[in-house]
Amino acid sequence: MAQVLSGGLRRVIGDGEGVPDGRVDGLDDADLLDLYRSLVLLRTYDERSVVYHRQGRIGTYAIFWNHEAMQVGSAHALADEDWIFPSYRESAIGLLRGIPASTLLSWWRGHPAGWWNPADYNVASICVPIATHVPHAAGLAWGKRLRGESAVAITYFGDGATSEGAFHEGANFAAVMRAPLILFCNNNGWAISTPLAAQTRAETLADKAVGYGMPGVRVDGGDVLAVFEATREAVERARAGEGPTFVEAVSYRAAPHATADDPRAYIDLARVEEEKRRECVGRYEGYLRRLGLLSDEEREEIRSGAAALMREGIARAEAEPAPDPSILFEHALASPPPSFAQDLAELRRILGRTEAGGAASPRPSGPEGAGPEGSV
Ligand SMILES: Cc1ncc(C[n+]2csc(CCOP(=O)(O)OP(=O)(O)O)c2C)c(N)n1
Ligand SMILES: [Mg+2]
Repeated sequence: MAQVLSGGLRRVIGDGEGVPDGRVDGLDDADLLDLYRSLVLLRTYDERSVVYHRQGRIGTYAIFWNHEAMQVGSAHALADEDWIFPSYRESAIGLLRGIPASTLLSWWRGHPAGWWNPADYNVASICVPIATHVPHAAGLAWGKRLRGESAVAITYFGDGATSEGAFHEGANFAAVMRAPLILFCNNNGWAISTPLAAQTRAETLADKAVGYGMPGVRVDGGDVLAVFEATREAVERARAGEGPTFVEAVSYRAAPHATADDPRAYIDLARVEEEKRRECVGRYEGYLRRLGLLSDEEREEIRSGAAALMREGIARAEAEPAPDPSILFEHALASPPPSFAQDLAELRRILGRTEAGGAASPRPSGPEGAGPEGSV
């Protein structure tokens, strides 16, 4: 069972010293190792993606280093029939549902091979506009309820998203309709350079749940077991027809917002160092070792397996043939205006010219990866 820390944060993992470890009912040794495998998979994906970005092999990338416990703990509390609505911060969560690494890396390469049919994995498209997927998730969850199906939905968003109208609409709609939805807030303390204190006057983000008439829980976002347990309770409520729950998972962003960001201009660097020391994969590894569940050999095997998966993923993504530029126009409008044909011809002319000029060479990066970037 989770214990509640001061500040109302639930946690299960101790610190190996004065704070004792807890246990989560219903998780056996194999489940505990599965959680570790998923954590290492996401950590490896994230660290390799930053390298691929610096090598010019993927575009702007939203780093999720130290968010893995929130993503893994919550995703493991779901059944396969349940739907996941990720934001850009959870771009790789589909790996836990079997989406190939090459597909996700293709997405960050801006390549159409990065698209998937959401119904194949019950994982919706990665949402970049802040909070616009919250009403989508509420609608899907409501639809499941209307059809008498048992599936629930979870939607992931950040602290900044709670200031958006779409968040409010989705949360209120889900509560009024008793939609089986988990509103999972990754509160990492920052919306790019805007701190939480400038985002809200609410004492906690979970307090907002009261206004919608749903329960709000706060959990240590670096504790994969506490996140799992809190999400499992929310899933059980949703499946039992009791409606949505707001889960606030609290951490502190320990990496740049994205590869286009240099947080040294605004962040509390001492706090970042502190967060890095207690990062979530290491904390869970300590827990497993104290239980005698993880040997050095197993650790190495899991890590090298994840690294191999990434090598294969990037090789496959890079082997995709360049898409034809006509794809940009084909599905935009049911009755395309004649100007589209001219635009496409112009695009082909420009691309032909840049290809001759070697546009595919890697882009330079600044100290924190800053460079000529897109936006996430
Ligand atoms: C509607 C909308 N407005 C602005 C942006 C630009 N933008 C991208 S990320 C971001 C910050 C979001 O912060 P938060 O919700 O805390 O999520 P985090 O990135 O910390 O996970 C903003 C403002 C956007 N993508 N969409
Ligand atoms: Mg944030």
